[in-house]
Amino acid sequence: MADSDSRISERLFERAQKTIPGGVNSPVRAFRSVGGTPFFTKSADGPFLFTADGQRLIDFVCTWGPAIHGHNNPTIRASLEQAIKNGTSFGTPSPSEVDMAERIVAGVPSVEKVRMVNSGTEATMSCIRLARGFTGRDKIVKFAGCYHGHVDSLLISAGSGALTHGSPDSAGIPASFARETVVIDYNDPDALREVFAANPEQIAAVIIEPYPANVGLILPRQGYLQEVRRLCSENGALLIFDEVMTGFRVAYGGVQEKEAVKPDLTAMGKIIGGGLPVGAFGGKADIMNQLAPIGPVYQAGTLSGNPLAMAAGLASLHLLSEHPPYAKLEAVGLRLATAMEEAATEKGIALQVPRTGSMFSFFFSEKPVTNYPAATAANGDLFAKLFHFALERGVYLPPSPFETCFISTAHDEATIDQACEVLCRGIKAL
Ligand code: HOZ
Repeated sequence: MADSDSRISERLFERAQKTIPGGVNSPVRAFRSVGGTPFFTKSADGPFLFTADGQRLIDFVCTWGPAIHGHNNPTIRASLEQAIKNGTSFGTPSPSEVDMAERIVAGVPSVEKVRMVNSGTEATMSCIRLARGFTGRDKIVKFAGCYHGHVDSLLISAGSGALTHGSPDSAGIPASFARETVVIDYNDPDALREVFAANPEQIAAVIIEPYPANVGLILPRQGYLQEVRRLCSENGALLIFDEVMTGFRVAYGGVQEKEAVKPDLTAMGKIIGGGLPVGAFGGKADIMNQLAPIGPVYQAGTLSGNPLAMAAGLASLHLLSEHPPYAKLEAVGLRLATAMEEAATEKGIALQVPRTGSMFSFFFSEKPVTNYPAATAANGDLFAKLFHFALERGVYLPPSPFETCFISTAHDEATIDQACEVLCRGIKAL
C-alpha cells in the first residue's frame, strides 16, 4: 500500500478521536492489541472490504459474523430495496415480524416463541431478566472468557473487546450486581456441579456461548454441553445458549441442532439481521409467556421488529434454507485450517487452529485450548505479527487473538487460494 494512501485512514482516525471516544464506536474496531491505526472502510462487496486508502481486503471478519452471504448480497439488497418503498419504521406490528418469528421457530430446535430486539446485547440482557422473573432467583452463572454483549451482570471475566482492552471486569458495574454473577471455567463439569452445590436453589440461569467465540474459538469436550444441560435441569436453573455468533452459522439451527442439546432460552443476532441491527431471544412458550404484555417481566423496544431489519434478515435466512451452504463452508474451512497447521508444522511453530464449519481462530500454543486460562496464555505477539503481515498483503483477520474468523459463501476458490497463500507465507515468516 502506498504511503500517501494509508494516510487517509490515519487522518480520519485523528479526526474521529476528537469527537468519538477512542475514535471508534465499538472497542474491538481499534487496533490496540495488534498495534497500528484502524483502516476505514468505504464499501464492501462479496468477500472484500474496500478501504478509504484504496486497498482491497479479503475479509475474514465478515462484520463480526452477520455476513455469511458476503457483503452487499444482491438478494438481501433487493429485499431491502423493496421494503424501503413502504417506509422505514411503523411502531406497530407488521407482517414481516410474523414471518421472521415463524422462520426462527421453525429453524431453531428449542424455540417455541421469540421476541425481536435490536442487538445481541439486548437479547442476552432480556434472557437474564426473564430467567430471574421466571425462577424467582437472582444468581447467574457465566463462563470465563464468554462475552454476551455489554450487559452489566455479564461484563465479568468477559471476552471480546473487554478482554482485548484489558477490562474483562468493566468499571461501572456495582459490586452488588457482580455478586450475583458466579464465574467458572468452560469445559469443566465439576466446577458447575460445585457452584450448584454451594448455591442451592439460588441460581436462576446458566448462560453460555455453547462454542465460546469471543476468546478465540473454543470447542466443547465430548459430552460437556449435555452435562451442563443435565445439571441445569437437575437444579431447577434455566439454561441460556448465547447463539448470537453460532446461530444459523454452524448449522441452520445453531449449536443446539449440531449437538442435539436444547436450552430453555436462546439469544440470537447477527445473521438473522442480514447486516442490519437485530437481535432476538426465544425459548419455551411457558417461559416466554412471562413477558409483558401477558406476563410480569417487562421488555420493550421502539425499533424492535423494524421492517427494514426484518426484510434483510428474512432474505438472509431464506438464502440459508433454500441453498444450505454448510457442507461447502465446512470444506473451505477445513482446507484453510489444514493449510495453516501444515505451514506451522513446517516452520516448527506451535499453532492451534480450532475450527467448526466457517468459524476458526488462531492460538499460538503448544496444546489445544479448552478454556480461558489456556486462551490467554497463548502467544499474542505472534498473532499480532501474522495480523499485520496479512493486512499488508490484502487479508483482514480480526484485530485481536480473542476474536473468531468467519468465512462467507462469497469466499470463492480463487479468493481462498489467495488468502491461504498469504496466511501460510505469514506463518512461515514468523
Ligand atoms: N460481538 C462481536 C464479536 N466479538 C464484537 C462486536 C463488537 O463488539 O463490536
